[in-house]
Amino acid sequence: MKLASASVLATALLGLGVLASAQSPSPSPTAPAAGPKKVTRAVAVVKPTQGSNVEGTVWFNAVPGGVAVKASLKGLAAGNHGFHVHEFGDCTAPDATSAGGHFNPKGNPHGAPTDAARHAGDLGNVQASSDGTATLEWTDSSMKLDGSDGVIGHAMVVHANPDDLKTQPTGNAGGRVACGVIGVAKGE
Ligand SMILES: [Cu+2]
Ligand SMILES: [Zn+2]
Repeated sequence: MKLASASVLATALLGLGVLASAQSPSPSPTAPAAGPKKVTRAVAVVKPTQGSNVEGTVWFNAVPGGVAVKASLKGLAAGNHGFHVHEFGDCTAPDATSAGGHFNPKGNPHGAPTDAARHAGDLGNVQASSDGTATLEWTDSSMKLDGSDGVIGHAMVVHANPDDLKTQPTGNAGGRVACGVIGVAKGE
């Protein structure tokens, strides 16, 4: 009985193998080498820090010109709020200080998202309206998703105050009102 079921299994596996080889097209010379799928999309769900009500979602989509960042937040005080990728994907501290400073793999000064030399994580400000919501759409020409200078695995942080885009190394944006780790998302 054992032998019989083993041979049935073997036959079934053989059948699958034949099927698979029949269905897979022969590789063309221009086909990319097989390997891990390229990451094309990432996401951070940002959660309130202690005493805050700020929450939202930030998407990162690889596009021909770089990475398109699309944020949707709520629970903010009206006005500008510093908005950065921070070094550590660690939002465990109640005030999110565990996320460290701005993500800065190239050792640049703090700056505006449009500055040539700036922290990779410098995304400037999100502007909240009187109802506390804010959206941001920004295509970052130098942002990477994965790799050693990619944003995946780091943290998206929203601040209490505006980033003045010049004070070193923080932009003087005050405390952290929301934090979320940036993770790999399914491609569109
Ligand atoms: Cu920050
Ligand atoms: Zn910075």
